[in-house]
Amino acid sequence: MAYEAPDFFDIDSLLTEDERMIRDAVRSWVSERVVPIIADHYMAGTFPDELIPEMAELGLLGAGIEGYGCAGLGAVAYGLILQELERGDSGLRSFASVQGSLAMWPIRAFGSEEQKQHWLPRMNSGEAIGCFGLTEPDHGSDPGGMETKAVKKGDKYILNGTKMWITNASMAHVAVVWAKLEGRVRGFLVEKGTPGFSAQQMKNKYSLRASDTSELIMQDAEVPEGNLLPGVDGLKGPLNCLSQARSGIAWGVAGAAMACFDEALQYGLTRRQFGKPIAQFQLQQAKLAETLTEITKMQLMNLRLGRMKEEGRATPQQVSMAKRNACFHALEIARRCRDMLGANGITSEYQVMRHMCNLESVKTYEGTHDIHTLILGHAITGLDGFR
Ligand code: TGC
Ligand code: FAD
Repeated sequence: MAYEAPDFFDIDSLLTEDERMIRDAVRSWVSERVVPIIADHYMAGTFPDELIPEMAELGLLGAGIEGYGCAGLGAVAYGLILQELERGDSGLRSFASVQGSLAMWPIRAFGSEEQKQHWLPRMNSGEAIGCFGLTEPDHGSDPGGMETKAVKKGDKYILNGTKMWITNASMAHVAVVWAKLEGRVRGFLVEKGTPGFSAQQMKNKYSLRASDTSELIMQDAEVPEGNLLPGVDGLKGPLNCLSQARSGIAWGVAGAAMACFDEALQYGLTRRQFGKPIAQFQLQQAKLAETLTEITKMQLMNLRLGRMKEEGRATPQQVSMAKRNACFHALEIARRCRDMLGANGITSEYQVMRHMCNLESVKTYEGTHDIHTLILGHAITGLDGFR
């Protein structure tokens, strides 16, 4: 049966024809190419890298990047792409977010012309994969405390340190690594094969199993001086990248929630207990009503945020509100929908539990729920609640 997305407030009518066309193309591709295979990849703990050339062909990798052969789409079109990808699986959306917003975006925003020419076309075509190394074993929510260091030696930088929980890292051709140079946070393009640099896949995850999560180890890694990102200095470098990616997450998790809603609704209409479809019972209807309401609120906030981003006036705090709200409610929705499928909800025959497990990570990465609460608390009161 063709997937029918919930759109209770006719949000379609607020999109341009191009935006609807792009969304529908990705929606069909996800239904045809992702949904049939993703559960097997999830159970096996593998990323479906066979889909990378198709994503590149559809223009999904550098969709939000201007120039260098990339599509340069607006924030709403880009958000809709991520929504559709995450309807398939958060791992697929993570792959695209990291490639586009956390690896290509800093090269576009902070790179030299030579770095842009070298990497962006290859990353857009899927020939080169990127990752983003900010988090360390002892510094997650407080990246400003990072211990990875760079020291200038002749025409090279020598990097030492460990980055943890890095999406796409084992398959990446280039890692955007954030390290302190003379006490200031700087970005370095560390290429696969660099002496002293390696990636180690992290196994045993219950969440985001169809995603490559790895540790990056730098032991006297020798990075050519031309691989420093010249255009930014300080923690605002990586935090600016996060503002790009966090808004994409707000759109993405709406897609995961939409998938769960659809599955719970179809299940409720066909599963019979006490002589009736369970969707006829008031308790089930209350759960569906709550779910559709929260999805609609997410869709409206995402659209407004996207339009403000396109006008160049979305603030990081508005991005935090959208990321925090969408992740919280998407996870609640996935848990509720899992419950609505009874025992079947725990199997890989259905999507709900896979989305639920994924969303635990998505609520945690790119700033935990608590961190975004404190960002909003700071915006409201003017008082820093972090320290
Ligand atoms: P703070 O003093 O507040 O800020 C330092 C400088 O950065 C500026 N800034 C931002 N700029 C752009 N966007 C933002 N969102 C920004 N937030 C802050 C700020 O104005 C300042 O600039 P300047 O010019 O004065 O130097 O820094 P802090 O040390 O107090 O930390 C603030 C805090 C806690 C909010 C921040 O560090 C934070 O967001 N922590 C959470 C860490 C995080 O999100 N890590 C994500 C790692 S990447 C990841 O998870 C990828 S998952 C990808 C996937 O698979 O999809
Ligand atoms: P901690 O910072 O140790 O937090 C633990 C708990 O303490 C949380 O509940 C947190 O909210 C709370 N806490 C922390 N500080 C405060 C405070 N001041 N007040 C109140 N509560 C507080 N990172 C990358 O750099 N690149 C990636 O590609 C990447 N991909 C990831 C993929 C996955 C699957 C996962 C799970 C993580 C990924 N991350 C990545 C790391 C992610 O960004 C961090 O896990 C996240 O920022 C939280 O850091 P932490 O895990 O060290 O938790």
